[in-house]
Amino acid sequence: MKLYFAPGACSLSPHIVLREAGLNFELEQVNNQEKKTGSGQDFWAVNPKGQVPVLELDNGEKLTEGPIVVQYLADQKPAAGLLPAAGSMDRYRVQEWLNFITSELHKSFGPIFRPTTPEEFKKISKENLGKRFDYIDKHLASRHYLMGDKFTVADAYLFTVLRWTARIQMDLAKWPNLKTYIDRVAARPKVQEAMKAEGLIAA
Ligand SMILES: N[C@@H](CCC(=O)N[C@@H](CS)C(=O)NCC(=O)O)C(=O)O
Repeated sequence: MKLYFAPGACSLSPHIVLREAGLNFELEQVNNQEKKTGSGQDFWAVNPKGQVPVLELDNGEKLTEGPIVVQYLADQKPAAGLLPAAGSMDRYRVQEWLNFITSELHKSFGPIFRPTTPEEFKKISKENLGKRFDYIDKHLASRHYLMGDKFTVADAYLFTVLRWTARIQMDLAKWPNLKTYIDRVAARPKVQEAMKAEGLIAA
């Protein structure tokens, strides 16, 4: 399998899951501005949506959409315990989190990163993010991870997205449980490996 990624982007989430699951994989870095891959491919030809992550399977088939990619990966190694069994209520709970993270958090960041977005719009987006953070902070007050004691694919995704708060100068002091959670996830050896491989922390 090959994961097309951009350092620190949402592709960090499946990258973490690949390592947590102990799967064999290759990485190919994408320059998201120029839409070129490390081996010189036109990234539009790899993914007509022009976005990471892309997971290329050994048979050449490509899977996109981070919340789906992480579920596919976890299902390759059920013993790793990164995703509850299909059909169980807990599986739907993880999917509930994945959907919340993708629709209520992930997609709010893009316009805030963009220099051309009006400041007033950025302010409103940050306020909205803050309301979601209130909710997650309360949830994490009594839990190590979103699902309790067990790290799941939803944590790989939430961690990835919460890291971006530093880039938009959103101080997490107001949400102490989020801050502790980020540190807890960041300390996981496989998360450290993924961040080193992407050049996000010193190797
Ligand atoms: N719906 C996609 C969105 C992926 C996405 O937003 N990727 C961003 C990086 S976090 C990207 O590649 N942006 C470049 C662009 O849109 O040109 C998913 O959930 O995987």
